[in-house]
Amino acid sequence: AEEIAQYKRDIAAELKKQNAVLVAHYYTDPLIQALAEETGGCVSDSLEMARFGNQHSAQTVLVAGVKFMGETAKILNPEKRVLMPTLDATCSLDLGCPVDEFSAFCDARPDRTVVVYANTSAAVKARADWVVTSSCALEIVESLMDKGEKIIWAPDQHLGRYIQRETGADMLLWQGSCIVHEEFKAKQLADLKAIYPDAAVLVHPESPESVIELADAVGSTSQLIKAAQTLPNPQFIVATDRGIFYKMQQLCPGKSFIEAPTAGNGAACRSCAHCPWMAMNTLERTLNCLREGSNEIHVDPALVPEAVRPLKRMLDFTQ
Ligand code: CIZ
Ligand code: SF4
Repeated sequence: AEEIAQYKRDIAAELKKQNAVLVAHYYTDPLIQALAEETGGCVSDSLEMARFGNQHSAQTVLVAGVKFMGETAKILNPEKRVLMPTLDATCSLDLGCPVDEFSAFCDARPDRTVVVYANTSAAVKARADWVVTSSCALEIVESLMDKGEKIIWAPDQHLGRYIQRETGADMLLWQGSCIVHEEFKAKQLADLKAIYPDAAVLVHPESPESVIELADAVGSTSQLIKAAQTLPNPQFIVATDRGIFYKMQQLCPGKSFIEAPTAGNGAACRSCAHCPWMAMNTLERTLNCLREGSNEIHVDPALVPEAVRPLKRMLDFTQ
């Protein structure tokens, strides 16, 4: 505990000295989330992380999350220094959507508007007409549909199918998935619901359709946090990364939160309810990258003008 407190003091001092701000995702270690809050940074989803980094005056943005979040910060703020605790924290959605294959897929269907999730590389964003996150995807797809546009959606197939069902939009889906959310299991979730009849089920739409069908509320991380605050239930079964419990418990002190079940019989799995890449953001790495100025994010300058366009569209649409 003393060691943790020392790390937190050291990081806070470095942030101040370097005119840096810490921005952390809801899925990171609660210690990191608390530190971001205590030092005037922010804890949020990828949309609000992007907006915060963009609006804050600090010269250095330290992004605790996964690589696409650091890249997004850099694309929006090429003049700022963007650091990450590790450069090895990737995302299965980003990995599952290589730009060459994706570009060819889009080139073969030039009549479609290209909508990509923020969980993609800078090069994939540069090929897109729109970038979205799970908190604004529904509204953006709806507005495109109203204009009669047909859509290519990438990379998360579950979120894409969910939006397709909700909006009726004509969407061609890339077949990517999140290794954390795809592990949630409907059968076991139904069993758990029977044990906790007063609990409401909160589901992130990167989960399989059969799990979404059991939900009382479906939404992005920020929307699920809001649902936990708004719904009257004393208990919640939550199908998303357990890092989110930090914020839910903080905002709903009288309520309790239970992890939604994953692979059969509670067997250990590498990505069950916690993203292994988010978990790479430790206090030690956070301090080291600040002290050493290491793990700086660089985005190919040739990609920035193309990638910033669909990102700015998203920020303008949602402000
Ligand atoms: O699963 C993720 O990586 C999420 C939920 C990102 C986000 O939009 O905050
Ligand atoms: Fe990617 Fe899933 Fe991890 Fe989010 S939780 S960063 S979507 S692998």
